[in-house]
Amino acid sequence: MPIVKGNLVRQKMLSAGRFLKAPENFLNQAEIKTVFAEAKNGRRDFIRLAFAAAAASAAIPAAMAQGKLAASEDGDLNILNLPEHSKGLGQGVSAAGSYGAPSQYESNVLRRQSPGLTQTTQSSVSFAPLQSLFGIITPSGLHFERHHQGWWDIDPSKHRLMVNGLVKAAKVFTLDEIMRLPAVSRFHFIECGANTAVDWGNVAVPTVQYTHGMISCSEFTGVPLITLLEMAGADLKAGKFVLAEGAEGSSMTRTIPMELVKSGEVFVAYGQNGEMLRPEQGYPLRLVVPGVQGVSWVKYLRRLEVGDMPFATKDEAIHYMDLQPDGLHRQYTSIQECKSVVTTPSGGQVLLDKGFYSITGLAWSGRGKVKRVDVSVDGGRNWQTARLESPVLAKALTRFSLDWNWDGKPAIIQSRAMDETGFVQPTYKQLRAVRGTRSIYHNNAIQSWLVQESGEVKNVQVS
Ligand SMILES: Nc1nc2c(c(=O)[nH]1)N[C@H]1C(S)=C(S)[C@@H](COP(=O)(O)O)O[C@H]1N2
Ligand SMILES: [Mo]
Repeated sequence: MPIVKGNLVRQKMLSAGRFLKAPENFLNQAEIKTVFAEAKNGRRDFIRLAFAAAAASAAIPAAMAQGKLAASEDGDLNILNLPEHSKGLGQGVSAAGSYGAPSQYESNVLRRQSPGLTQTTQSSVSFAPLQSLFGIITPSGLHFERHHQGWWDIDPSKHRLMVNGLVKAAKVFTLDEIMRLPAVSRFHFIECGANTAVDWGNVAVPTVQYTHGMISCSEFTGVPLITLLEMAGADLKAGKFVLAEGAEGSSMTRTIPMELVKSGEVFVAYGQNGEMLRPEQGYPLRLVVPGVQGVSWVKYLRRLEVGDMPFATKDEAIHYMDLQPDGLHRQYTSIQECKSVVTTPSGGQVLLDKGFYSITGLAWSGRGKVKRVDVSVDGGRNWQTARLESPVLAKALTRFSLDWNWDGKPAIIQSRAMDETGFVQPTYKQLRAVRGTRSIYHNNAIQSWLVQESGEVKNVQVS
């Protein structure tokens, strides 16, 4: 299948200036319309110029006639212009003490705040630009943020971690003491329980950054929590729960079941993607609770208390609970169930031409590995099984993709993930049948993107 350059929407659509820019304010429909129009005009000029240039060259139309080159490729005589960087001297090795940054042409790939959700207070959210990312790792500088009381850059030499409660003797660790212990490095996603929350209410948030951008995936490094508990002589029989507490103003406190701790999966991390944690992610210590909602991944971790009952703290009594149809609250929801989303094409992007596209997206499950992802381009009537790109890791993001030839007609694109326990991601109808309509958190419904004839992609809900 020929891949014509101009057809590739890629994640670029929301990044570099040549392509479509992400609307700064998604509530501003006028601005979104203007950007769409600019993108389309740009494309038209490109085709016109390409053909004018091609007509001036005899060799290229010949190659075209033989079908060796696709129209928009052979027309681009820019290949004959020797650019400055092929002639002059490049820049010197980075100055001593420098830390690398992305290309200036990628300056639109940023975390963003949703004006509808976040105020500029310390209790806020920033979303990761899922539409611009490849593979499964979130670059540390683009990791989503959720702060209940602002972030801090804590001096690691002053930071302490205490283990107390049902232990032989309360123990206080310095960071140096923790970093001397045997460490594990593991890839895991962290998803805020509030990810995709606005869509419960049928509110069509325009881009995947805002619908699903409260998820990120990193390689974390640290010491299994069970090691620290054993060092403090924790009573692992009477001790059924561990309270994790953060050091900043929110005093974030969450109960972690001892069963999870004993499995060896929970760890106290200081590393993220090969370097120390970023301050926004809890530097110098954060709890990693694979598969469990983000709020349990306590940042700036300062205390772990072993107890025999759930602690029912303020953070477990106000937020991240689900109001059920029968009027009861589901309080200790912790596992993030199987979920997926197509990131390209997705809301806010524009398909500039009909023809080939690689549909791609992310799938995950808090219960283990993703087993299969199906993709529909007709609103869920027919499904095709997507390719899972390696690696496929438990409780980590999994990248999937599917070849697609767009015929230029309206299409509704969806993905449906299944995990190794056999759990299948529900439709909105199935989810509402069980959970009712009053939930805010833990929305793992199938996402639908409508590709309009104009090529514009919109967030829609299919009932
Ligand atoms: N100390 C502390 N830990 C915290 C929070 C916080 O505000 N303070 N927010 C929690 C919530 S609700 C989420 S979703 C994740 C967000 O992690 P991130 O900011 O690294 O993406 O951290 C959790 N741990
Ligand atoms: Mo969260």
